[in-house]
Amino acid sequence: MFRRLITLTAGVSLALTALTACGGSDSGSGSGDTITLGFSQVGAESGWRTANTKSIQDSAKKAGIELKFSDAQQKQENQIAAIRSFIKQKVDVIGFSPVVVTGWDAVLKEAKAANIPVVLTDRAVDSDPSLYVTFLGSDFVEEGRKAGQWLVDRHKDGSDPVNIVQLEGTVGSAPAIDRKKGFEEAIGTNPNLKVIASQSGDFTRAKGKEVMQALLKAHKDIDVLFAHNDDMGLGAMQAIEEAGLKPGEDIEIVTIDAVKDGMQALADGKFNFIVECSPLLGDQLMDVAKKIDAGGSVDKRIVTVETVFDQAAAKEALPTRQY
Ligand code: GZL
Repeated sequence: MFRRLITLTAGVSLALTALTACGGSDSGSGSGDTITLGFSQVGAESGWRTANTKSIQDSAKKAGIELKFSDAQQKQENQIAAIRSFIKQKVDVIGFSPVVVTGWDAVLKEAKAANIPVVLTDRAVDSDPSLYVTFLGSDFVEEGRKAGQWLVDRHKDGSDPVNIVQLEGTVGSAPAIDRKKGFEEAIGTNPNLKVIASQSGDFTRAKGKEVMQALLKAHKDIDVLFAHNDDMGLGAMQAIEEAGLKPGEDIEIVTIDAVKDGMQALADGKFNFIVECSPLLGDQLMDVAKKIDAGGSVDKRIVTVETVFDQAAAKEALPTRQY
């Protein structure tokens, strides 16, 4: 209610905001109460996710924001149930990383009807953008493009066919759809670069290993693995070694994320290239929550800044890597 007062009465709002500021509350809920943020997390499927969860929890503490956190174990129905529970608890802001792109319209409309602003982090949805305030996260198409472009540059003078197998992320998730799109767009510029098989490893190490074992049995001529995240690449790396082949040499490995274990494999020469996808979204999420709660405006799309690593860069970056 107080929040609406600030946004609806332009003339008075300045005084009210000043009052809040004078009140010294570091939260933005106008009344000086602590902001409550309900957050539904995808799960704990990868090193990236673990680092993302830690970033959100640490940043909430630092920002003095009360965090109600729910782990959906990669099930959309659990995320929808969590969001409904946040609505019932009348949290100030709802944040979530949608496990898949579709199926969110109904619950987002319920949040809107309850006048609770929603922030998307990490992954996008195909719902009407008026149903959420902002989407904070990486450009996955660009990440896929960077991975593909590295291969194009590496093989630009070659004439031999380069056989690629692709381990895709969770079926129907924004990173899986968009990384595949960006990667295949980039390698399409060189007809020698061919994806001979592409299958989901659900972003997990175990599944990545299992799928790679099957691919190694079915294809004796694999030159490159492109995995949509480090964890599937690490699982596949084990399968490659167990098949008596050298990862990084017999089969080159390109992945996305740049979590510590992936960077170690890169520094050890078992991976060849990693495109960074930063999980450290916590501080930005808390800033957004405070701005929204204080009736401020927020950009509709906030793209996280990230880089790429080759083997030399990984060796240099590892000692100070935050995740
Ligand atoms: C990307 C994120 C992906 C990571 C995976 O922002 O959604 O999900 O790349 C994680 O490691 O499981």
